[in-house]
Amino acid sequence: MAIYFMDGKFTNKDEIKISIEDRGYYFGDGVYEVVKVYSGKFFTEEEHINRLFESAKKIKMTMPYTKEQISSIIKELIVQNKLIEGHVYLQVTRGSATRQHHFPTPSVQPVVTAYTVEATRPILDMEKGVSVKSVEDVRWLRCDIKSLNLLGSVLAKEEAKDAGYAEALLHRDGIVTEGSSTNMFGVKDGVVYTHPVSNLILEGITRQVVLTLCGQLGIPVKEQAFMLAEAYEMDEFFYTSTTAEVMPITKIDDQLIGSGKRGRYTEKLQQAFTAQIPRLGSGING
Ligand code: PSZ
Repeated sequence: MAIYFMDGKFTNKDEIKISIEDRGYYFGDGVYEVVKVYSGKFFTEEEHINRLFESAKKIKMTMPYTKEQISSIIKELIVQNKLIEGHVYLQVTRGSATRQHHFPTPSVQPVVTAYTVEATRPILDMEKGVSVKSVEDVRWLRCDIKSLNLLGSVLAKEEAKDAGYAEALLHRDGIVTEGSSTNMFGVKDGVVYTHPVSNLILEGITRQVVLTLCGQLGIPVKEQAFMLAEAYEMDEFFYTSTTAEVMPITKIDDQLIGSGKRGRYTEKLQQAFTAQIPRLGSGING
């Protein structure tokens, strides 16, 4: 049976009881992370844990564990669940207290829960590419926080899925920001474009990895906002996330991108990304 973590204990799902007054449940008042596991080993664990603590700080929540303790919890979950390929989901809510908007007084302990998910890489989509639907970005103005409050993303993703698309391409007044749970990139004349880091996007860990790979491969990058109208005209388009890695986009709305097939820069970045993935027998970090 799968092992879950809650507040210091490793246990099975049925043993976990979340309070009806948990602020995550009432307000989406909390933060989370998804860490990818390849061959039983973490990928970019430190970056994810750092971002978790940054998100907690931005919502003025004191983490109940140190970074080292969070790392140990994730490691223990991987071992106990014998996870080889998939990810760890970990969230922290501000805790449980009588419903009132302001922070609980006296303060309460944040609630930490985590578990593992078995999942394989989306290899087929990574070769063939996917289509995305443009959706107006109506989320709040602190998208830099990886918060549990995801209704804007949920509605955008549903609108895309309902229309038969894999992901929503969000835009604010025509300016492309990111996806519902991904960062968006275009390639034009050999230059990679993506929205700059700001309060309007989540600074994805995979985004950082890809920008570093562009540097190593000598591919010029412009972290500069572009319009949806310009996105249609890009030679290539792709999105990134922890689970999607580097995902080619072959169609935006009813507009084919480039040749309508995975582009060559996208493929190069996928190859470089794959070369970084921990392999079986490649030493222990997890
Ligand atoms: O399994 C999934 O569908 C996942 S795992 C992580 C994400 C989706 N998305 C993270 C994310 C996001 O929520 C938003 C709004 N923008 C960008 C990203 C990509 O961030 P990284 O690369 O850190 O996963």
